[in-house]
Amino acid sequence: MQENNFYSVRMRASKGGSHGYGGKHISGGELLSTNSDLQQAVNVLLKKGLTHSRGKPDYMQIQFELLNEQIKRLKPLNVKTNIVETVENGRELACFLLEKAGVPKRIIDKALGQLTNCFGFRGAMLIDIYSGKRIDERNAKGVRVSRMDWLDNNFKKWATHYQFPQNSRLKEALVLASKVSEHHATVAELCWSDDPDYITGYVASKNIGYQRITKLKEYGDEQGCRIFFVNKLEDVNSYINYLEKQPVFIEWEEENDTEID
Ligand code: PML
Ligand code: MG
Repeated sequence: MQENNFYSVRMRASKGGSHGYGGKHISGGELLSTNSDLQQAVNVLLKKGLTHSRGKPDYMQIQFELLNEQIKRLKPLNVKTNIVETVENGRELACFLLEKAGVPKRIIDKALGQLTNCFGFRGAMLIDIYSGKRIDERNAKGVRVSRMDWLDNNFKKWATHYQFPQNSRLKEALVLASKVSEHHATVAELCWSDDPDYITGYVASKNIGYQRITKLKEYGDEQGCRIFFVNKLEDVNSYINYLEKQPVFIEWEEENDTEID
């Protein structure tokens, strides 16, 4: 019998104390699970948090909760990989793509000039594309996008079709970017990892798709970045509510797919 009830399963891990009490963010994770798969889902997140390149956590929280909201089904954004040789070239390309997606140049320059403000966050910073001001008021925490997943078999089918690596990092980032870009107030997202062993990042939006850039920082660097550039946000709280609470499953069907430049 197929199960219709889904649970959101979440993990966060830190070192040197819990988040908000001086601890360094190590890892976070999001899954949707049926009741019968809960144990496996918890194990997947436990393993993720315990085997992380940012260090060994001494604090971890794993929680699950039954979802009452209707799950939204979304297609993954189209993906392109842009190969660059240097961080400078990577960041230049990121600026070009952000502008193409609709973020004014002066706002991009302002955001990149204040990058140190988002280092150490476990969530995203929200920046208004008119004022360039941060509007989420979440301080060092940022906004954590939650309640989303992509069933492994369907992801693997997609990855095989496009010859992308079947890695969970690409999967998780594409799930998040597809959910975020679906909201009409999102103009674009800029992201690179805070993990020292991963230097590929991306710019994403509804119109340019998920544009991977192979070098946005140097190996060994633990400073990551996740910024959502937003437009005409009359109600910040309802936007944050969408990011945190709307359950989303990514689903791919070969016959409905389109390519991007
Ligand atoms: C992360 O690790 O936190 C973000 C990874 C972003 C890039 C994933 C990819 O497309 O390879
Ligand atoms: Mg990380």
